[in-house]
Amino acid sequence: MTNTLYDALIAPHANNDDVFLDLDDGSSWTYAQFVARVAQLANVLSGAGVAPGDRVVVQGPKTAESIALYGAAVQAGAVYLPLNTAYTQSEVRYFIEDAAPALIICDPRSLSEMEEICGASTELMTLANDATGSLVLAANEQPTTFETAARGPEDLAALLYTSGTTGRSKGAMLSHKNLLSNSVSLTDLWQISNTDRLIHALPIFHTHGLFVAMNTSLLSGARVRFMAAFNVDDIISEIPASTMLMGVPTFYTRLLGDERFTKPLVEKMRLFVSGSAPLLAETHTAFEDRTGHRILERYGMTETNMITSNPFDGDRVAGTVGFALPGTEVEITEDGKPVAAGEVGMIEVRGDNVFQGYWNMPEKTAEELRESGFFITGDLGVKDADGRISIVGRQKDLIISGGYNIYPKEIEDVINDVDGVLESAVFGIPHADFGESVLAAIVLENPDLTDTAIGQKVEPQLARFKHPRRYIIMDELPRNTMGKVQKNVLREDHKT
Ligand code: MLC
Ligand code: AMP
Repeated sequence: MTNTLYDALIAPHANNDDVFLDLDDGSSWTYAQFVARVAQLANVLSGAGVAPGDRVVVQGPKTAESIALYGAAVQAGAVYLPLNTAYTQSEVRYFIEDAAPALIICDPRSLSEMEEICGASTELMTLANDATGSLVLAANEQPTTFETAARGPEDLAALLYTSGTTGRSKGAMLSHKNLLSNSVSLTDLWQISNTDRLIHALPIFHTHGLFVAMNTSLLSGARVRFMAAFNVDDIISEIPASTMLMGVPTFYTRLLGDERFTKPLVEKMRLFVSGSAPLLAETHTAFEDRTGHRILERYGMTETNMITSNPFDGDRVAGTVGFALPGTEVEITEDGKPVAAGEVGMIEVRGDNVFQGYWNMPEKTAEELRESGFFITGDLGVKDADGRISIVGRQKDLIISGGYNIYPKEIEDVINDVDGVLESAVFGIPHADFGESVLAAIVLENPDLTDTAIGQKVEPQLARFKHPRRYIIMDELPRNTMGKVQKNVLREDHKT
């Protein structure tokens, strides 16, 4: 049986006794142990009724078991659907109703909430951060081999939800080929090998921590210092024994804020990668001044995996995201037509890395994915004559806070539903740690409503990182002559 991702990422390690994961408690998993655990978990999935093509939802802790669970979903031919652990019950309800999974794995602490969402109709199992839970108990009883489900390059491997400008989250369908082609490009370009040790401090429910970091490690046989959470102290203590770090810009500004982060400390490191949010040129420069390393910035999206990267050998230019990855075409367009080098336009991308469309949303897919295969990113960019790309803005109304995407429309919908609110506009302002943070401007119908009362209604419905840091009550929202809310005016007026 062939299974595109399993055969490339997991099967080759069946007899590999090298260390794969170094964990927070000092223990390690070898690659061979990992492959055996993947099979045990695949047996559990299959025993729970998961068939090829079925979705498996995972909202749980970041542990070695969770990565093995991802591998198990691949081996069983399932579609892996990870959810941010910060999502509230009402957010999770939407994903589950939309994706109709065959199995849900959650933290034991959220079991009763999950039961409330899906009733008795969906199979539920638990995974705790101390590697206990019903999933683990069931896996311990299973054989360490599993008949790998046949999956081809076009079959779905994962469904990752990404919010949208319409407020409703969309499930990006990612095929085996989408994921594998991108990890092959990145592994090659960044020269990742089994002599590397990657510090992994990102969450594993998004493209960056799951696919960019883990798939490239699996492909190359690299060792991974797998941290349950980002923490400056732990990173500093692991750096001398490591060679790579992948992070969002907040990682780098926080490291620079610590005086123990010095040139001698990073002597053995060979690569610092940044992405998911814009890296300020000043951070790039300060990092080089402090460490002698130039951070390698790359650009990607849930729907497309990675699109561009600064070169490994060659000039890494601050404020640019580098060149299209091999096998990926990037065009800068206006009204769908390519513009000349140096002109600003929409970034569009085509290649094996580009997703298969949005789950259950053919109209949305048709709006954003052209028949020609080009995906319209919503990011505005410019390409110079050599093909180097810079992102200069976003056409989509999006706030990126600490690498998490926050769509204002989703928050506005929740605020507008509060009794006594007439309308609202959610916008981002610069934030030293997270890059951007969220504010809400609100016009009231009921003048007695307070910002505190609004917060109490809104916040239980939204993940903490989406909560507006301030609710600004206004008589009216600034609008242009067309009646469109001028968020640039709000941003300017409230930026401090
Ligand atoms: C945490 N908090 C945030 C936040 N992260 N608030 C806004 N934005 C964020 N990103 C809040 C918490 O709710 C809490 O609030 C307080 O900040 C401290 O929480 P914490 O858990 O201690 O935060 P910390 O662990 O320090 O998290 C910061 C972080 C994390 C930067 C390490 O946000 C992170 O891991 N970000 C990475 C996101 C990511 O992987 N993005 C990739 C998407 S894929 P309070 O008030 O309750 O204390 C993608 C494609 C691509 O974009 O190109 O890669
Ligand atoms: P997501 O939908 O969570 O996958 O986020 C993708 C978005 O993150 C992109 O459309 C960009 O707007 C943004 N992004 C990712 N990498 C970068 C980067 N290096 N610089 C600027 N923005 C980035």
